[in-house]
Amino acid sequence: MYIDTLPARTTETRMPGRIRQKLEFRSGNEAAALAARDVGYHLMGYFPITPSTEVAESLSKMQAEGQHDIVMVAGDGEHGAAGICYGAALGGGRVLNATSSQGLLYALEQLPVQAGTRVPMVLNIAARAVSGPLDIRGDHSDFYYALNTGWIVLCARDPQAVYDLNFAAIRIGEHRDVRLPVMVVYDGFFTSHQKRRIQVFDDAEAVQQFLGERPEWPSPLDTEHPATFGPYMNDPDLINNKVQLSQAMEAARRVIPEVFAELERLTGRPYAVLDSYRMADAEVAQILINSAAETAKEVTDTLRERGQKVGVLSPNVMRPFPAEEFRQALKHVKAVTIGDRADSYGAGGGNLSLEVRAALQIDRENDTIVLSRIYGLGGKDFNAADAEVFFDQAAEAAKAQRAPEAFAYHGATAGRPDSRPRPGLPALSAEEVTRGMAKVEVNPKTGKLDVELAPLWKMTEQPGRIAPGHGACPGCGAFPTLHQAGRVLDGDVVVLFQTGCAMVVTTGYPVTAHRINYIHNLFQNGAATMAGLVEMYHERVRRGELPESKDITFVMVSGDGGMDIGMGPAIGAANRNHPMIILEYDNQGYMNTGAQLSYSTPIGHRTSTSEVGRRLPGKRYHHKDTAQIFAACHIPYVFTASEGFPEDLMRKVAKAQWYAKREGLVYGKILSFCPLNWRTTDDAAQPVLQAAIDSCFFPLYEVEHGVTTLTYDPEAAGRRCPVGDWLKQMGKTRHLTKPENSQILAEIEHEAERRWKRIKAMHEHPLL
Ligand SMILES: Cc1ncc(C[n+]2csc(CCOP(=O)(O)OP(=O)(O)O)c2C)c(N)n1
Ligand code: SF4
Ligand SMILES: [Mg+2]
Repeated sequence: MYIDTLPARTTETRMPGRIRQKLEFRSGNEAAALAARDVGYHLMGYFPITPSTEVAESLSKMQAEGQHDIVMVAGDGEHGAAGICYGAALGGGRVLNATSSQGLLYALEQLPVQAGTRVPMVLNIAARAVSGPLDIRGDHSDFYYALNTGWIVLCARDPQAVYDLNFAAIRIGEHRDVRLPVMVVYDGFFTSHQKRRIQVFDDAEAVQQFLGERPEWPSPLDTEHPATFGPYMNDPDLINNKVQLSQAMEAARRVIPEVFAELERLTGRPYAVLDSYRMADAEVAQILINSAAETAKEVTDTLRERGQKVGVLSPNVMRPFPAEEFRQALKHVKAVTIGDRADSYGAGGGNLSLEVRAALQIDRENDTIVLSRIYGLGGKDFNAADAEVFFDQAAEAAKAQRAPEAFAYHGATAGRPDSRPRPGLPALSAEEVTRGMAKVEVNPKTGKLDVELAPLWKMTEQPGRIAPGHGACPGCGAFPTLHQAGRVLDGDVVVLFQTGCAMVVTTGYPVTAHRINYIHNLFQNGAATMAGLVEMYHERVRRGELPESKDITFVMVSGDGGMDIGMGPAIGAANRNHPMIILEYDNQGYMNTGAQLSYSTPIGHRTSTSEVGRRLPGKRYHHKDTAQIFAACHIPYVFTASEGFPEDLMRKVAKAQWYAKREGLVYGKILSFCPLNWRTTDDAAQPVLQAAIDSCFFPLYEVEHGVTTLTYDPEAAGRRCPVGDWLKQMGKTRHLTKPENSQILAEIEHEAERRWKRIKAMHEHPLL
């Protein structure tokens, strides 16, 4: 293979001035985690999102075995994680984050604050398509949004580059003339998950020598020198702040090649600001970012063998944009196809192609014909055949001396108007959903609601609002929960599912398991969306635009994770008391993304971000009491339930509907079985849930107009058991029953007992 910038080929032999290295077989995410370990960051703030989650997961595994002591802080969402990182970086230590897609967008607001106040840190981005529609695979639509935030943006084409550029990022960002935060962007799945042989440093001292000390800048932790960080600043000063930011970017133009050169001396691996492949005499070229450029390089070799003068350019740095390097590289190129893995809708190209066009426009002598192409969206592969088309199109334009089509999508397929998705079960009719499975009446003596349920056997005859055939794991508890709720709800129901397992396994274009109206919104904002819909419904009924007789019930379904990141909007909806129901199925973790800890995960439980090992005994803090948070919002009705107690659950859902139709917002937290990540057999739901409740870890109760009632008292029923009886049944907690973890077990017992006693006291005293 021909190379005009040396390849990232490495040797285990130590050259003079080179650092000792060793070979590993690692993915891009693992490479980022290894770099973090080797840097020895002070702190990582993060929130899991595919495909970047593995960075935090790998670090959690390493930490459990004592390989590093980075403080790992799980944010309540990416906005929170970015805030944690900003605060920590202001504190003067080295800080890391990793995210993708919506996570980056949710954090976006924080990024210009950090750049504007000139606080360095490193953010890894495993680039992924942004919603909507939701797509977990890789394109560049997320990081393109971040190009205007004032962060330096480095692009890493393979796992080796991810590792190397994570070190370069620190040196560049912390350079005194630069002092800016830095992103390292690599392709989601293509690079984040594909394993490659990489060289990693094997000399901790030399690494620290390369990195040097983080410079001291004013910090709120320096109480000897009080300073104000982030005063508001209007005209005429703001523009001066921004010109300094712009100058810092210009300084980075000088610093980046210096750092890359130093890194090369250390590793033997060269990085150019603009990677150029067989461009010396190229007449036709293509420009791509990251992994796709590697495919194009292989095609270049084939075409060169056929005598075609082709070459590839690929920036290793997107901010500051290497405009001069592009001008020089394209000086004698007749035509170039520029592929963007994200569109800047309506602009006639994505950022890369628009910025290269702008760079060329300054060179009056340049007459390179530019073709802008949008390709590979949502993880669509970019194969050798695609790269060949890009070269062919550029060659045709060069021959014709004009661009027949300056802007186009590559690889989109025309729809077939005659094609229809396979028919599923028909939508439920009004008669089918008006079933009277529960009779709800106000008890004149207690002022509370009494519910008379139809017998369970009768319920099972009712058609489900969710069709059979979803893709959940065998034994998944989310579906018994949803079926029990769906069977007792009467009349028309509109559901909104936040992101999570229940959403992912019931919808996947072009099919749906929902037989009623269903909406998905990002789980940081579902409650607000439902609130808007509910208000619109009532306003249109008031205006006579919709029939009052329908009397729709609005139900939002969320996982416990959705009640972390989406807590703010859910509390907002509760405070405004919209007539709707929020049902949380609590499976004690972010299961859809691979079982990371949620704030509802109890202390000591093993998750993929609270690993168990010699140095870590699982999650380090107690579970969130979401039901009590909503009770404190003084909404009409709050309940806890579990699919293991179906009649109790259905009675409460019937009440929920009554309150939501007449008085306002209802919140229900439902303990829901997850055999996969609780590490039990598929059929263990009944004993596991029973023990969680009998140990008083998860009390079943309701709060009606502020009055708490226990609906099941394990003590009164003579069934109270120790928490250990529950924990020993699950693989994720079995370690807690070992003698060396007896202290954590005692802590769980103590906390469960403390919370239980409070609930019991509230049950006994209506004013509490
Ligand atoms: C802003 C944003 N951050 C992160 C994610 C990734 N993500 C999707 S679902 C999920 C976990 C959901 O957990 P939970 O609500 O408990 O539902 P479960 O998967 O357990 O059913 C996460 C972290 C995302 N989609 N959007
Ligand atoms: S991971 Fe757990 S919650 Fe998700 S589908 Fe599987 S069993 Fe259900
Ligand atoms: Mg969950």
